[in-house]
Amino acid sequence: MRKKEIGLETTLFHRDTWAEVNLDHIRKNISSMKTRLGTGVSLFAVVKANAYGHGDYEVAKTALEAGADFLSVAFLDEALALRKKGITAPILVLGVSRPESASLAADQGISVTVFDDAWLESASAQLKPGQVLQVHVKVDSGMGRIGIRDKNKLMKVEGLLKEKKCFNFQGIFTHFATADELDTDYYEKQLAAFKGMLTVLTGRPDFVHAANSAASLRFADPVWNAVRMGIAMYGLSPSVEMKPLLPYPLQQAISLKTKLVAVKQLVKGESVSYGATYTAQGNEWIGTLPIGYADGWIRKLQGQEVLIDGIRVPIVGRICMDQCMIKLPGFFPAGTEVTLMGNDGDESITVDEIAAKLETINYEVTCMIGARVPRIYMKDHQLQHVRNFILE
Ligand code: PMH
Repeated sequence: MRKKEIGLETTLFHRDTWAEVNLDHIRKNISSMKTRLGTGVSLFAVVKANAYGHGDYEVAKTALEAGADFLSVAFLDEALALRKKGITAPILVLGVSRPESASLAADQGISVTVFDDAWLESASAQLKPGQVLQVHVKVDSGMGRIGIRDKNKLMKVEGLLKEKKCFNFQGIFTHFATADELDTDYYEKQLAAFKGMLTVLTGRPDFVHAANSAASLRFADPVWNAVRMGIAMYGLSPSVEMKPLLPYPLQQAISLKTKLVAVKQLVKGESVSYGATYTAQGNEWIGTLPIGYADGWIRKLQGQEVLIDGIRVPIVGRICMDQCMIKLPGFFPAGTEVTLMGNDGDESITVDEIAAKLETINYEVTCMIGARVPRIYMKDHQLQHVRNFILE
């Protein structure tokens, strides 16, 4: 049996489950995108939701080193967390911020998303003399989420941004709802709607951006002078149907690993886990893994395979909050590494395989990996850094 030594820093976390993030893959995914876009196009690395579960600070730092120009998050607190860790690069908050937070955002050099003149009036009252808030105006071209939906309102917002010295009109953007689908009709309608909105502007801000990963990977038209890259930076396809259309190979950055913590032999008729839903048909080796639904490894993954010594084996019985059981092909000692997502020998379990089992999208799978799971970062094939969120 092949025994793998991972040499983890045992003092930094005390539980044998971890997510491994390959920073070289993130770097490669960004440089491939930059090559595709060519010069003159800024790359906004989307690191919201703890960088889709990969770890905000480490991904942000890697993305910036790889040539990203801007970072994007969903909420102001996520941007402040990056500032606290020493990230000085520009950050755009894509979601709604409170006007009461305008002064804090301006102070921290954080750009905010705005789609309402009343918001600007309130925010201007909050800003201190001399402060300038960087504003990106959001246009709702068909996503139906947030954004300006008519030209008069856009003209009013642009007017206010020009009139008030406390604002800098830094960008205008929209977001596509269907750029990852084979049928491009709705995408084209959105593109036309955004183009129409741009015609009423009296001037162009520094950044005009619309494309997410899917649009950036497929089309040249929506690029203007910046793109917002999320899922493709993590090496995952924006959708299953888009996989055959990818212009370059993506490299999945995340793996999820654990170790056997208990191994026993059941005899015929003995059962496993809550509800006793799995019963041994004969003498069976059962291993226990220290990961459960509280870590994002949810109950629907019962029956999903994992890798041990390069072999696929099933999860048996119900997944518990912190543990689950697998059926082993024979005896393996406690301490043997088990791969839940990633490569082992010639076998591999992709994030997409787990997403298919869960009838969801790969985005949700990586975002669901809980804060209780430490992240370890690999760079130049070496363990670079460990992050344990619950001990931070
Ligand atoms: N821009 C905005 C405004 C977004 O909401 C997202 C992703 C991105 C860019 C990046 O998209 P990509 O990861 O497909 O490249 N937002 C979401 C979301 O709200 N739900 O799933 C993905």
